[in-house]
Amino acid sequence: MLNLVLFGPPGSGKGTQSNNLIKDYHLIHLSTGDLLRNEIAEGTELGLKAKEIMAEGLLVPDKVVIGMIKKKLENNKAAKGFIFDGFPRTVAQAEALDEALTSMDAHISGMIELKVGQEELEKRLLLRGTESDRPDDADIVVIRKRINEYISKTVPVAEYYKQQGKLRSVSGMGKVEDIFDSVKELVNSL
Ligand code: B4P
Repeated sequence: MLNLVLFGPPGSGKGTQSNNLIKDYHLIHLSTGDLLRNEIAEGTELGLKAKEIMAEGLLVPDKVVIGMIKKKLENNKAAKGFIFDGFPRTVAQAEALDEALTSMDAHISGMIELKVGQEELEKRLLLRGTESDRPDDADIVVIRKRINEYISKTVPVAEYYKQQGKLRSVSGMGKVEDIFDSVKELVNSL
């Protein structure tokens, strides 16, 4: 199994590069952001709770996202592998993912970190805010809160995988196709 974690701050291109990777590597794309937005669209109890938290730019509780991911893993036992996009976002989520994969006799093959400066992140998210109906992209105060959440709660996840020798970093600045070439090179070296 090839199991990849796509890592980086909001707006670094995780979703964009995941969409390219699934086509070439035939992996299952698990984006906790997309799963949460689906719950919101369907008006579920979980979605109603997540909606307010996401609109504020905060992380949804670990228990909720871990439960969603475990369900997806259980339903896709025959998969060639997974791309985890936007998950894990805390060390507790990373530990829970390791535990769930171990129980399937699998493990994370590597983490690909996309490095992008704050000014560019803000520019990309504000642009998406004008093109989509994501409320968390519409307000610079919320965008900065998401970046701060990333720095305080998510950056330690990179250290978690670094200690396992699984962290690979690439510049996420420039053309999407050029970044994808660099990402593929890293994936092929795993
Ligand atoms: P996500 O859906 O993961 O959203 P994101 O971090 O903004 O990244 P995304 O993948 O969508 O954007 P991308 O960088 O591809 O999370 C949203 C919220 O859900 C979180 O704030 C949180 O509340 C909650 N959540 C999700 N997962 C959670 C978890 N595990 N635990 C707790 N809470 C969780 O792209 C951004 C934009 O940049 C796009 O418009 C794209 O077209 C553009 N772009 C990409 N690459 C580019 C490039 N090279 N040049 C120019 N533009 C580019």
